[in-house]
Amino acid sequence: MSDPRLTELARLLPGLKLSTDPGDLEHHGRDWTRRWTPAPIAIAYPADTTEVQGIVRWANDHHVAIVPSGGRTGLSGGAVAAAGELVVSLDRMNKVLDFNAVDRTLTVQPGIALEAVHNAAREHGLIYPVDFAARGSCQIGGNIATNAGGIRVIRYGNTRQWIAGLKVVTGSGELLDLNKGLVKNASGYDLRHLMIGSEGTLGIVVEATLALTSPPPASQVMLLAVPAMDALMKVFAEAQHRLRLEAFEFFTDRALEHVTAHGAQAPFAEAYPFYVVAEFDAADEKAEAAALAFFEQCMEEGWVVDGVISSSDAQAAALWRLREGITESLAAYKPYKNDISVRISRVPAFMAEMQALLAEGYPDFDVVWFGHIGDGNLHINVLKPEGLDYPAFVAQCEQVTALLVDTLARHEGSISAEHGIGLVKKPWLSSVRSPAEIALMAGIKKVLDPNGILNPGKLL
Ligand code: 2HG
Ligand code: ZN
Repeated sequence: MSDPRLTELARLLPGLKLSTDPGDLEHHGRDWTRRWTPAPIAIAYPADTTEVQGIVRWANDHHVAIVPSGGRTGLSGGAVAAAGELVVSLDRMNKVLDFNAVDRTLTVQPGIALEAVHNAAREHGLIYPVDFAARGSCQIGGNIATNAGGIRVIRYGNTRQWIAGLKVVTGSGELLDLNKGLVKNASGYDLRHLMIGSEGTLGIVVEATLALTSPPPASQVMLLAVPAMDALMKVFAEAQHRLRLEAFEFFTDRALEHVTAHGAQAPFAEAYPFYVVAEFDAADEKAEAAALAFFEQCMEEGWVVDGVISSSDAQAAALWRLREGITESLAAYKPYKNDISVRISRVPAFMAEMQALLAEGYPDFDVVWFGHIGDGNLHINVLKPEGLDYPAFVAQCEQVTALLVDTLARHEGSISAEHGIGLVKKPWLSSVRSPAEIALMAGIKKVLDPNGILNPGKLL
């Protein structure tokens, strides 16, 4: 610890685990965005709230920026430390603190993995329903900081909906105990919801009380091959009408090619333009018959040209792998990622316009579309063509983003649906938020983090 600021931190908090090991700096200095080179001064691993508060007070005194760090599975650069920050890893604060059967709540520390939350809820016969592919690595604190969405938003909403209480250390080191697990609390501004989705710029989550719910009935998964986006919208409308949906996701032929090249089993002998993965309640024979009737109708109408319905959990999991394996199958290409939303009904027109612009201006780009179509949330991953160097590729992708921003403006959509703004989308924040809104956000940040030590440069 040659840096005198770190010597002082170690003196103030003698029990605090600190590391300047180059491997730790590299590991904790970045998230799943690969664009920035990690350069933190050190990694702190607080064991409790008192240590988090101590770190924040020290950071204020010594003008050191802090990057709160969960599982770092984010895709917008929200947990990147590339400018001499102290990374505050919540890895050691990873315990379940309490379960309350009457309230149906689970109180946890922020560093617990989402999957461990799922398992803990299931041990009590309940579920924590927010779910997505990074469940094994991401942490609940990061989920809260980004208001994570995922594959079951259509049924259960975002993380926001499941946070009954939140303890947060603000940028001035104050501990706030927000909402305390109450179902009803009409006592003024709900600061809990201000914290959720604030991307580590207003406070560090040190404890969360999660609402749980009853598990849904048994479900089935359907994979449908769809010839066109208009048809896909009809399938969605009909599915909403006839099935009780748990998830309604889509991907394109290009996505399927990547995911099968990466080891997943191809579902059909032929390739089709679009695929839907739908999960729905199938508790009994009546529900299963309804699903079959829905499928037959889609085939008769020509909205669907091929399909398969799972008949076992293993088959359901294999169908889900086709959708959930896409991000990993693209990772080696260091894709340029976009995560947009429009109203669901606008998806086909938005996609057609964007695809025409891409075909015209960037015919060499491999563009992979997939996502949570039932929420109007599309992931657009652009892969670097061979022969183009990475900086030139990123520069061209930024031009694509400018086209995207224009197209989204026409369709009243958002440049970030669920991945947040972070560093990646910061240049485009003003395309979705008015100057008045951004000024208010900056004012709120000033109140909660007067010296600007919490995740500076991200979001605002
Ligand atoms: C998903 O829905 C994630 O699979 C990741 O949000 C999306 O890799 C992406 O672009
Ligand atoms: Zn997603």
